[in-house]
Order: sequence, then C-alpha cells, then structure tokens
Amino acid sequence: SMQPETNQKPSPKPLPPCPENPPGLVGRLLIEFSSQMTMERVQKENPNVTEGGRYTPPDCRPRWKVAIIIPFRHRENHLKYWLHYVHPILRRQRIDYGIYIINQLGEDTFNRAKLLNVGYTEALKDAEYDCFIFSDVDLIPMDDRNLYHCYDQPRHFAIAMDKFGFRLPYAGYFGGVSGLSKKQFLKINGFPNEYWGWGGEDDDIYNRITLNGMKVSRPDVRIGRYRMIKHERDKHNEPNPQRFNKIQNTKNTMKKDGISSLTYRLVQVKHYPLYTNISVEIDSRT
Ligand code: UD2
Ligand code: MN
Repeated sequence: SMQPETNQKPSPKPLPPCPENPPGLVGRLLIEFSSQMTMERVQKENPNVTEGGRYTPPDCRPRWKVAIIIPFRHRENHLKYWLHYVHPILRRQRIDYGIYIINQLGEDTFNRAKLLNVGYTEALKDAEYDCFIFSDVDLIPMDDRNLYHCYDQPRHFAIAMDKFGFRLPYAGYFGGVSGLSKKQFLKINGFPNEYWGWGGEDDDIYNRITLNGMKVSRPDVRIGRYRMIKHERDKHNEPNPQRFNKIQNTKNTMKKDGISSLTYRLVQVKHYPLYTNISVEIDSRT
C-alpha cells in the first residue's frame, strides 16, 4: 500500500455513543433478600468490574462518567445485596461508573449528607466524574429502565418505595437515591454538613435545589420503584431534633455550609474488587 510504515498499532475504531435506550434492559425485576449472599458469589457474578468497582461499557462511548456514592457504617450485609443487584443493572444500562462506599469511622452520631460531600470530593480525586449519584446502601431499584445517569435537572430516582406503598410520601421528598451533575452540585454548594443524626438533610438538599432556580426531575412512577431492605434504626443515628428548625433556614445556611466548608480526616482508601472503600473521620473535631 501507499501508507507510510510506522510502529504504531492501527488506532481503534471510534466507538458509537451509547444508546439513549439501552437495548439489553429487562424492565421490572424480582428483588428479594431471603437468600444468603456472599461477597465471593457477587465477585464471581461480576468478572468485568475492575478493581475499585469500576466499569466502562466495551461497545459504546458513554455520555456521563458516574460516581455512585453510598454513605455507610456497619451495613456489610446490605452492601452485599446492593452490589449483587446493582452492578448487573448498571452494566445493562451501559453506564460508565465507579462505586464509592464512604465509611464513617468511630461511633459518633451518623451524618449522611456530610459523608456524601466527602464522597463527591474523594471520587473526583480518583477520576473525572461529571455525574454523582447518591444512594442509600439498602435501596435496590426494581426496574432497570430507571437509568443511573444525570439529567438536565437534579434527579430523584427513588420515588416509589415499597415502605411508602410505592408512592412519593410528599411532593418535596428527595431521599433515598438522587443524582446531580457536577455543575448542579456546585450550584447548590453541595450538601449540608451540619445535619447530625437521622432526618432533614434530604429536605435541605431539596430546598437548595429549588432556591437555586432548579427543579427536581423524576422517572415515571411505574419505573422509579424500589425495595428497601428491612432494618431497625441504627445506633447513633437517632432522629435529629433540630431538623424541623434547620430546614426552615436553608436559604441562610446554604452559602456557608456545604462543599465550600467541608473538612474531614481521610484515614484509608481501599480498592476492593467491587467497590472502593473510603474510611473517614468526620466529627466536628476534625
Ligand atoms: C431515610 C431516607 C434516607 C435519609 C434518611 C434520613 C428512605 C428510603 N431513605 O432512610 O435517604 O434521608 O431517611 O437521614 O426514605 N447508614 C449506615 N449506617 C448507619 C446509619 C445510616 O450505613 O448506622 C446509611 C445507609 O446507607 C442507610 C442510609 O444511611 O441506608 C440512611 O439511613 P437509614 O436507612 O437508617 O434511614 P431510612 O431508611 O429512614
Ligand atoms: Mn434505610
């Protein structure tokens, strides 16, 4: 041929963009928590996930790079089910993603929203994510058409949970599983760091979104269905008695309390086959 000879391999064919409606989806899924789950089994089921819980579709160019952030303490059994069910769903959805478990060390009061801020920060040290999905460890989507990427507006995914009779409990509900692009997240100064214990932080995030001129987007109610693994209230995550007052004040607090004021002590980052574990101290002394 007339091509000049080089030592370079032929450059690979550019991949097509991933389809907006991935063809391999199955729709409604059967989700149950009665069979025993082991990490060994889940690892065998997911040989294509790479170290640290990373995956990228082999056959198309994804539109988003998604970090999935899970706030965590003492929920090892729930995590096994979450990984068992959600990795295969994300793969079918052709999502480019990484899984980050943000583990609160010590036994101080739990702080879900602050852990989510830590997850945002630490995930960005790992890769150039442009989309962040924040999920409870005990929530499993019942339909794989609920696509885990970002949208034009902040997304609420977990709109129809079994524990709420598969309905939105109230119009401004934003708990469970939500997703914001990097731009949307920074526009609201991230999440509040000052909600210690159970409740209110999700409403504060909802307020931040609407106060900043955005609107929550949601999937169809038949698709946004979830099962929550049944559990007791954890120790050291008592309902926060200040929550009712605090959510009245989001407008005043959001500018100073958020990703701009986040401090924490990073203790360990560990790459497991199916997820990255990030252990942190987040109490007010750090
Ligand atoms: C609801 C919301 C949740 C959050 C919370 C109030 C649903 C399904 N979810 O959850 O998004 O707004 O109320 O704070 O309505 N966690 C641990 N260890 C602990 C405590 C909490 O790992 O000791 C994590 C874990 O990921 C858990 C999440 O925090 O799923 C939320 O805590 P929860 O499951 O106890 O609260 P729940 O179900 O009332
Ligand atoms: Mn729960």
